[in-house]
Amino acid sequence: MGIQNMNLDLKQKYNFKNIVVLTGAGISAESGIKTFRDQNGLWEGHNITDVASPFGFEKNPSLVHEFYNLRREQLFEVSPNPAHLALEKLERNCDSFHLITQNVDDLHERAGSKKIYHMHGELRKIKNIQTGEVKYFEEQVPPKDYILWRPDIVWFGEQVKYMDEIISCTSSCDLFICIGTSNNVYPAAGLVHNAKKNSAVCIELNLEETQLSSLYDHNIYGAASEVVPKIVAQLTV
Ligand code: BV8
Repeated sequence: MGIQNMNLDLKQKYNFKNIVVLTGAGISAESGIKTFRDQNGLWEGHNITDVASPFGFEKNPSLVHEFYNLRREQLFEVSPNPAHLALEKLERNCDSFHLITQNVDDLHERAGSKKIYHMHGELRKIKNIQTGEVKYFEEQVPPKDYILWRPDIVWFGEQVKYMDEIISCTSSCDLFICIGTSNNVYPAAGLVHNAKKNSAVCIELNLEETQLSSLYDHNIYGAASEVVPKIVAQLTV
């Protein structure tokens, strides 16, 4: 369903009480942050295991720190786009709202969203490998700290964060909206099953069809900064 058929008359038909939104790299693309799997995605030139796995970090901590230092630095050059801002408005206008993001940027926070679960970690945090201490960190990790500190990021093969809270909110929501993800990565991609078990209305907003599109009640294709504000406008009339 293209953007022209956006009239889902959501508010008229349903009065949603518990909304859960899952976002992926696609919501930050128009803010200038590269996605992962689009043709010139972040992974370009980097083998996933080299930069986003514990083995890669053990093998070459400098490569991994340089990869994340570059992305942390880019946060100073980008800003939230209308899709991030629309989700903040949705959170303000509904009874119960949870935002689950696979993204490690801070654009949802900077747009004013509050109830955020960064299930894959956050660029602006680093973790002490010995003590497990996590702290906010805005700059580049210097080479002298490459061994003692790591990005507080969930790499492949590592347990995602906030899973108990995420299972709880996705299993009790009445509206589940998935925005800007290729639905390649688990357990994030599988969360729609929890929502469906609770007979939630499931909407996929993306630039293109994904391998899980058939699981959704509504598939709306278009750029997030255009489509998300329109859906939120329908939900907050
Ligand atoms: C775990 C680090 C277990 C942070 C990331 C086989 C089958 C199923 C699963 C597995 C399997 N083999 C292994 C697994 C598990 C594995 C996995 O899912 N692998 C995949 C690749 C098959 N998962 C894990 O390892 C997870 N952990 O399972 O642990 C465990 C349990 C207990 C104890 C110990 C261990 C950990 C997963 C987290 C990995 N970390 N990144 C970082 O560096 O950012 S994942 C990485 O991919 C990013 O976080 C990213 O968010 C995520 C998903 O990508 P997307 O966000 O979807 O981005 P992508 O580019 O793919 O797509 C963008 C979409 O946006 C596109 O569809 C595009 O069309 C659209 N778009 C673009 N522009 C726009 C747009 N849409 C709208 N508007 C636009 N303008």
